Amino acid sequence: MDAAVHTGASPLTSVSELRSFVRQTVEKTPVTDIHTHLYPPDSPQLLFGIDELLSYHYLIAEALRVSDLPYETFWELPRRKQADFIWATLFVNRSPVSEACRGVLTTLAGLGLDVSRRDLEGYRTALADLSITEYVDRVLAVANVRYVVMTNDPFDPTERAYWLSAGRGARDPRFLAALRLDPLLLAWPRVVPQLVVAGYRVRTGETGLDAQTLGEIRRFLADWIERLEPVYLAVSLPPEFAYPDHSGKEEAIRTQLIEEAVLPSARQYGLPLALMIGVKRQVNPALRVAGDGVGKAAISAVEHLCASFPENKFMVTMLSRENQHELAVVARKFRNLLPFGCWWFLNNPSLVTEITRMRMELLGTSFVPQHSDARVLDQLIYKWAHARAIIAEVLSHQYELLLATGWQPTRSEVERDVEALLGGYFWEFTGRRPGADRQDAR
Ligand code: RAT
Ligand code: ZN
Repeated sequence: MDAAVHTGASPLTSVSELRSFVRQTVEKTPVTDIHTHLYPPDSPQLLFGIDELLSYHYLIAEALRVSDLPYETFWELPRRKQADFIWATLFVNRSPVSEACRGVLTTLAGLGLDVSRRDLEGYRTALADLSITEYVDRVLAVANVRYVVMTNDPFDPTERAYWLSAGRGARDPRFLAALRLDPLLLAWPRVVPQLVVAGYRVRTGETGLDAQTLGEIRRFLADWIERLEPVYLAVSLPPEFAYPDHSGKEEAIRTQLIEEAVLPSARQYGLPLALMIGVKRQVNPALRVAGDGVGKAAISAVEHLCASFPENKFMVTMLSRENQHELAVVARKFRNLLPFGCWWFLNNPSLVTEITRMRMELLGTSFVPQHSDARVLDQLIYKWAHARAIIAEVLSHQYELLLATGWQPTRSEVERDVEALLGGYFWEFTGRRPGADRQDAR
């Protein structure tokens, strides 16, 4: 039968037909990228271009470990020189076989540049004529990304100034906010003076936080939720994160902040709380932004939160490979838990394949296989090209197993499943769609 006469209801009956249809569907379905470090196109913080691609902190760590260059000397270099150093170290003196290096090449190729030329200067000038709007349009089109969810920290001075600026233009509807709460939950003594300066009457008492302080934090959260209209609240946490935790003053305050400020605000606005657990900040401080590591966390924190707050929704990603199976098991137990992404050091094809297959075996299509974590706009191209290849492969494999039983998936069922994996299930979980009224029912 000719491909043109197939309808959505027509079943896929052979492995080859199935595989090619899955691959095509995954390629053409636009994605919602639920966690990035991108900024709106009119923000001075949005990074793009080859020098930013090369000086990505994943590549900084890889280059400095095979070099004698003192860390401080590297950090003093201007961006372009840092990029020159990384290009020479990782692409000229060695083969760029790591995932982050390959990513640069996939990105350049996606932008229509010839990587066989190894022409760094040419890559610098090739897209120089594009305006930022054209650049964003080009990258989102090549990556086939419909929405990017940003990471918006109201305690970051540049970001704060951007969101408070009266001259800010209309929002780009493709760039959605996530309200990031790391300073609030991880550095409370440091944020107290900032909150006070911003007009919130908070204080730290000897026996924890008083009712007025908690009310003021909820007012702060409400103000920023209304300003940013985030699709979720988020925090990244160390491997030691426990809930509840009254082992020390700092831990007790964090527990109180979660229970009496963050979760009530999340409920009030119908927003999930994303927990990104397992980052050991600054295991090598000399590496600065590239100096963070990983540790295995206790899954019991996730179990306790999901069980204690059934009216809250939790999105969870964990950084350690060792946590992945137990996270998927907990997700089977709690409908208010959405596992997402293969985060940071897990974003390597071998691990993404393993984790995505395991999640699909345990959860069907009720999870978010990947987010990009892109810090540089252009990275959307490689992160999604590489992720799509794996998602298509894992899904095809699962369908193939169904085919062996005699079950025949239809074309529209494949489209439905791919849509769920590339963003649909995330929107269903959050109970909202961009452009739709807030709080539409789940
Ligand atoms: O992946 C990254 O770029 C990390 O540096 C972190 O930003 C991490 O993803 C995070 O969100 O904390
Ligand atoms: Zn991140």
